Amino acid sequence: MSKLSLAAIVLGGIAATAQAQTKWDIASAYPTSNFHTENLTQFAKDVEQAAGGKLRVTVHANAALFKAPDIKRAVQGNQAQVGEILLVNYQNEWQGYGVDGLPFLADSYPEARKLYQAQKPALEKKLGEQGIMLLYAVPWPPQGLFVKKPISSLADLKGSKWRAYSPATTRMAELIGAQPVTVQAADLPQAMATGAVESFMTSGATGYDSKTYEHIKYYYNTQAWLPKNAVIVNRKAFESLDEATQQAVRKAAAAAEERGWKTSEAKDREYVGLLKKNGMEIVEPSPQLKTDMRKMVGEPILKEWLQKAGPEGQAVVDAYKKP
Ligand code: PCA
Repeated sequence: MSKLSLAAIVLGGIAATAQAQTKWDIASAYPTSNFHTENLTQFAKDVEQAAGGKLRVTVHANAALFKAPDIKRAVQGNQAQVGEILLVNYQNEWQGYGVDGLPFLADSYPEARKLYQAQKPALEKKLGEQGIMLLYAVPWPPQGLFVKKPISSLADLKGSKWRAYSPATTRMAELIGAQPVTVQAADLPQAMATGAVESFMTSGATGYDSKTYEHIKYYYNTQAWLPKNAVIVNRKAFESLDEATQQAVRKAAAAAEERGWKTSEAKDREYVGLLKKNGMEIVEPSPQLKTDMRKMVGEPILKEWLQKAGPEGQAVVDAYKKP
């Protein structure tokens, strides 16, 4: 290639960049070192690279741009073009957002994948009605129980201050006679430090991110459900990209979804290992505790959800249970 044509290509590239660079902000509510955020950051890099300078994407982690429960509305209003949302945060708006937060409905990675496939058509339809598109979704690792003292049954948690992050975790507190307090992950360290919360269920990931080991000694490996984060985009913002850039975004999203599911599963053990290394006791739940949890919280919460979610919810559960 001649020097002249190389220069023309380089200059052409610069001109294109100067002409039409779109800027996207991505709102996320979790720490930079969290695996979801790392995955999101890789997604942003992949998009930028594939878009060849036409799209600049900035990830704002740690709820710096919007608090977790406000991210969806921010994307709807295009204040953030892309957002990472915890789907169960929006269950009160539409029951379908809460299906992956139902205890013991889908409590392993293969089941969580199956549930995702079953819920996806309804989820995409609902988001579509709200001017949003789903880019990808990735589960948190299975939810375990963090408690200060060893327990033999759920009755031991009566009266304890229970951190909730979803309608199902609030309902769980009520069913076991604990006092629910809604606290988003970003505020969890402080809630523990001030004694506002004493026990909760979440993943080893959030347990580690929140330095739970500084306040709580026991982690019961209950593997109770795998709630998902969904990365969503404002539809108009997406549609204003040229065809090739839209394709680049879709491709990067598909890769992020694959990578995210793998990382979530691989990191589950790693996060629990880190809790242990930092002094926590990792306990396998007794058969009694497991039965308690299914009977006392799993079954009633599913039943109540099906009543509220109606035929649409039933269809998702039926599609999930189909062999
Ligand atoms: N971490 C988030 C949601 C589920 C999880 O593992 C949280 O605790 O808020």
